[in-house]
Amino acid sequence: MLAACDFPTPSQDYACRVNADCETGRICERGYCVIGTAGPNPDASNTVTPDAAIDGAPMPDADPFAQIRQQCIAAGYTQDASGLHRAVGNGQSWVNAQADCADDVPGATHLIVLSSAAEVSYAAGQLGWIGLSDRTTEGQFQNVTLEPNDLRPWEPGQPDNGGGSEDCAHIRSSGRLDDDQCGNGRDYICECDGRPPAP
Ligand SMILES: [Ca+2]
Ligand SMILES: [Ca+2]
Ligand SMILES: [Ca+2]
Repeated sequence: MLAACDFPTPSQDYACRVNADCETGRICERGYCVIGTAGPNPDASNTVTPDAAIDGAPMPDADPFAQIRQQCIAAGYTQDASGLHRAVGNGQSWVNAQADCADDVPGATHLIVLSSAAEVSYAAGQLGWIGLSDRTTEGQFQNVTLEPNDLRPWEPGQPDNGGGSEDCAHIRSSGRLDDDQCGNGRDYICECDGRPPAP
């Protein structure tokens, strides 16, 4: 604020009653527009400032997957045409395979769920367990993240619950699926998409 003793002789061009009477960059003081900006609206003094503006947390428009992506790449995942995956050539039971995928980046990784034709094509080139089973309820296959509308290109005649004990799906080089005994050792494919495995 200007001191009274050096307040310039104002031009009537800058006469005002309220800030809104002044052009951008000026405020109304003692009846005239002077250079300055309006302070906070006193009516807004009780407004809670969003946390993000206080503690430097990512703003809402930041990519929430960027950090997960970095963690998955550090855990051995690579980007292919259909997503971020880690193919493991290490015969394991379906349960062990899912556990191995799930602890890579907790809450963001799991056995692969076939979300697109491109992902089916990728998986067919790797082979092994995928994140699909009817372990919970016979005949009702569920993917491990409960992702809606996943692709399930079963082989003709499959799933057949062969021997009455096939509950876990694997993908063949044909790009088709078969149910098999979950305890069999198979290679497997992990996926990082930020979706947590269902309990
Ligand atoms: Ca997927
Ligand atoms: Ca079954
Ligand atoms: Ca089968």
